[in-house]
Amino acid sequence: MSPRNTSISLIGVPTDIGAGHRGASMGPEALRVAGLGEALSGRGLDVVDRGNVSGPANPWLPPTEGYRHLEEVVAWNRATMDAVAAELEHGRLPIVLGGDHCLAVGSIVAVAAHCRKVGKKLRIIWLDAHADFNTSDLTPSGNVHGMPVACLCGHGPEPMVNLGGSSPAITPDMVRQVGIRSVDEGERRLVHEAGLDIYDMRYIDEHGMRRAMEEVLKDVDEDTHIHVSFDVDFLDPSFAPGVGTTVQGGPTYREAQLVMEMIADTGLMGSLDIVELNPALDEKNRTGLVAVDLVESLFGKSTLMRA
Ligand code: 5AB
Ligand code: MN
Ligand code: MN
Ligand code: MN
Repeated sequence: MSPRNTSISLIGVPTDIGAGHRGASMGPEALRVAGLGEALSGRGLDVVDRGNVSGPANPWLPPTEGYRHLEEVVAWNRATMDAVAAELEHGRLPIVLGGDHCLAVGSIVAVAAHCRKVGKKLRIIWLDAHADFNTSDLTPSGNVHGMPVACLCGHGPEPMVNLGGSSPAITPDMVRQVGIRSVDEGERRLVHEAGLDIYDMRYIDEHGMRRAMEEVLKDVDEDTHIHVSFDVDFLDPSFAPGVGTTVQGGPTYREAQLVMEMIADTGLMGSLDIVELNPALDEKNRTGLVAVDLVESLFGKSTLMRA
């Protein structure tokens, strides 16, 4: 099934401001070159590419007070939030083409506000190798792409936590994380305290991806808006090497397809981030092409027609 909303807007956010490697700023173009827009139009969807939002250059400085480039991170997130809000306001399904994962704060703040306004329940499906739940005192790097879930839940620097004017933007019960296999020491404690619902690789090994996704999608209904935040490092690096923070032992290609197909079957996805693709670390855009292939499945492409 396709999402009910077949009006899609692509929003490029060309920055690596929150990352520990340069290059995710080229992600939006790599996804376009890999044919994202054409693939979705080819599925009969009405796709409009809004081009890129703009923001400050990456000064590539070391962290200060636990955060690297906080001011610039906030500026990019404001721009992302405004762009996503505008598309939702027009009844369209925004796809944020990152860019690094710090941008999920702007994207999801806008989505959460929209859900409150129209009275929908929000379910955030966070596909990632990492929990992204660090704070300034827990982070080993100062990179804000390791902190977006914490910021959204109210733990983080004031301008990020209050990006949408109030805090917290979301509560942990809205989040389901899948594919997690790298959590830092202090981060682990905070994740437990917050009670995040995590389907890590151990769970997937023991119970299988199908069971994990049944749990992730439990209790969604007609009044649910599903937001998917797809960090490309979710995928096993053997077939998706073009990311800054590879962690071995991720989902296989088939497991990743199943994730996308089971989300597509709900018809409930209302917004999407595709982040952390780093063309500078890729091989002939191989990872970009895999990402597009999987996103097609997220929009209902499957091998055979299903009744
Ligand atoms: B990503 C690490 N936990 O905080 C940190 O790619 C990595 O958005 C964060 O998931 C990875 O620096 C952030 C070691
Ligand atoms: Mn991430
Ligand atoms: Mn990650
Ligand atoms: Mn990464």
